[in-house]
Amino acid sequence: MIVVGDEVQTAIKAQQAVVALESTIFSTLGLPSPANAEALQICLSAVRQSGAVPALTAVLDGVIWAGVPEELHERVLNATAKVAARDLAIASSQKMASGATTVSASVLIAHQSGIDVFATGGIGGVHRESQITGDISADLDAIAQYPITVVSAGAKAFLDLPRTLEYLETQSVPVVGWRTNDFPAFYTRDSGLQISHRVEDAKGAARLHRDRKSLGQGGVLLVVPIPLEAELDSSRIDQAIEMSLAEVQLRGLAGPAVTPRVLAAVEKATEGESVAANLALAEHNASIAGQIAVELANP
Ligand code: PSU
Ligand code: MN
Repeated sequence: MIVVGDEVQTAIKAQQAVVALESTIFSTLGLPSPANAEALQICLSAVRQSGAVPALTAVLDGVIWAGVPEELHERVLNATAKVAARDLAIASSQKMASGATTVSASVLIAHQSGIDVFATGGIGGVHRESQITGDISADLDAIAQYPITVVSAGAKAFLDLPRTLEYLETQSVPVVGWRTNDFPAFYTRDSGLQISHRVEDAKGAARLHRDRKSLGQGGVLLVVPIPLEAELDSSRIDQAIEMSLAEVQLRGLAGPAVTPRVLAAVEKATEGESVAANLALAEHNASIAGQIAVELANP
């Protein structure tokens, strides 16, 4: 069952701004300790500074939370099970002790709770060689299904980004740049791929969200490039990604284990530079999501 935290519930009832956050990024599946705790704090603050209430999602003792109470945050940081949308009912019916929600689980929880805006670092996507492995993140279908504006820094370049964009097109998900027509690749501001549509401010994003919703359609993917000063060198990151993918292939990994393993390998290969970049972009995304939620609440 979904439980909406008190503060989030009060805000939703008063039609105030709320931003949902996933928790895999804040668990050690997404970031190493203690950067994960720092990431959680700066994202929560960024949402609040924009004037919105953060709603952290996670599963604790079988409860699916939208707005995990602060005293339980520590348990979210230490969660080691990854909970995607398909796992939610299993996690609740089997009273999972602690589970970190992915983007797919979080947009579902947000939708069921009456939250319109969601922020993360990067979304999952179509993996390289998906034509062989079949590995396509459930994030993409969940964004297509639930009418949430998803704010992210694009997707990491270890994925097949052209196929990810094609897939989103097939699923009728608008991919919209925040003041850009370049599809960002998480650590870098530009993947070399173009997107047709952009918005210049939170007002534009809020208008798009409302019109999309009134058509009865699913989510919007708003992509925000990493702040210039935090951007990593693209040849360095490409090299790190190649090394990391080789490691994952060597281990013969499949399923939900793939993404956390690649993330950890990239961190190692960049000697932690990737972690600082991840924090900077996650904070920036949370802040923009907060602005959009405020705009939606005060049209
Ligand atoms: N990409 C990142 N950091 C992350 C993830 C993806 O740069 O932490 C996490 C998110 O929670 C995302 C999930 O929803 O991985 C996707 O996993 P998969 O590829 O197994 O669908
Ligand atoms: Mn997968």
